[in-house]
Amino acid sequence: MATNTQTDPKIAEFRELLSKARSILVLTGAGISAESGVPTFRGEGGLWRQFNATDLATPSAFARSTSLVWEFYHYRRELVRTKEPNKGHLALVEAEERFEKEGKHFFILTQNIDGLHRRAGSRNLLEIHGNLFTVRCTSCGFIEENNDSPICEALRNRGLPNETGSDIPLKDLPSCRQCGSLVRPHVVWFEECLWPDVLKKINEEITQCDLFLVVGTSGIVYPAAGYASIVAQRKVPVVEVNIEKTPATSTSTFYFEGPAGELLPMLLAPIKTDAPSNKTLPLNAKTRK
Ligand code: BJW
Ligand code: ZN
Repeated sequence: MATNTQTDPKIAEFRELLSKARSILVLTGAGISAESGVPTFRGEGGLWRQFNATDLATPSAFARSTSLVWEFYHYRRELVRTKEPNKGHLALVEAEERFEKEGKHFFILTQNIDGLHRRAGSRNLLEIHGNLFTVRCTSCGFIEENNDSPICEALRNRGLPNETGSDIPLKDLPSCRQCGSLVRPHVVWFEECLWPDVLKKINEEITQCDLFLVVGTSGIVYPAAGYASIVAQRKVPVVEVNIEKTPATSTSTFYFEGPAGELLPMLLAPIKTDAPSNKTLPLNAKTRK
């Protein structure tokens, strides 16, 4: 049920928890970039042509329809270039800087490959599914950042959502600077394991945090979908920010319903001693404990 955030004690309770936390972990998903104009996977605009992520973000799709999958990633690279980090990303940067000065540990695990946290200035950050602007050779494994636009001539003006078919020959698709073989986006597709060093760092963070903030993720895709319950089993408070309820909502200590770009700046704002901390929350935001 909707709560009046001007009087809701849960906001003050959350901010009390936040002020005491020593190790704050944040998990973000596509929802945090929605207000920057990057479509989420399972929301409006989540389809590219008639496909969704489960159709294209797989090794078998890349093997079968290499040209099509490259068009999909090329389209997203070019789209993201035109977008900027929003108030949600920036609130996390500001919080990181402040908490670090206070000697606290603050870390972001993002499932997003759009690079907007990095561009916003977050430093304690792990892009657990990789990055749109990094490529990996399918032959020699060479990995490098690649910001070329377009990434290769054959993809110029390709990837438009209203077109069909894709027939770029393999030899004209992006290739490795070291050995000339085909490269792929250095991202984690369905049925692929997250990289071992990434899993190690995730494990460290989820076992040491004493406050876990889950922002803008549907909580459907594993392994990230499992982190809230792992942390909750340690009796560590889990706080969710989302415009709608998710499977994680039932195990979360607090659920704040609303857009991340509006809620995060208020939830993470420095605590002022001369004014109630929840004073500026939007009237339509809802909370659940
Ligand atoms: C707002 C908002 C606003 C909107 N403010 N909020 C255990 C059980 C069941 C299945 C599995 C399992 N373990 C593994 C699997 C299989 C699979 C999986 O999870 N499948 C599910 C579909 C069930 N997982 C994997 O395959 C993973 N690999 C793995 O586990 O390896 C072991 C293995 C090996 C071999 C065989 C099987 C297993 C890898 C998963 C990699 C996911 N990759 C993708 C694509 C990355 C590259 C790319 O982007 O192209 O990652 S899929 C896609 O989903 C992407 C995202 O990071 C990920 C999560 O999506 P996210 O961020 O949650 O977005 P949405 O759109 O779903 O949600 C947006 C949310 O924002 C919504 O809740 C909105 O309400 C909210 N929102 N606006 C706040 N303004
Ligand atoms: Zn190579």
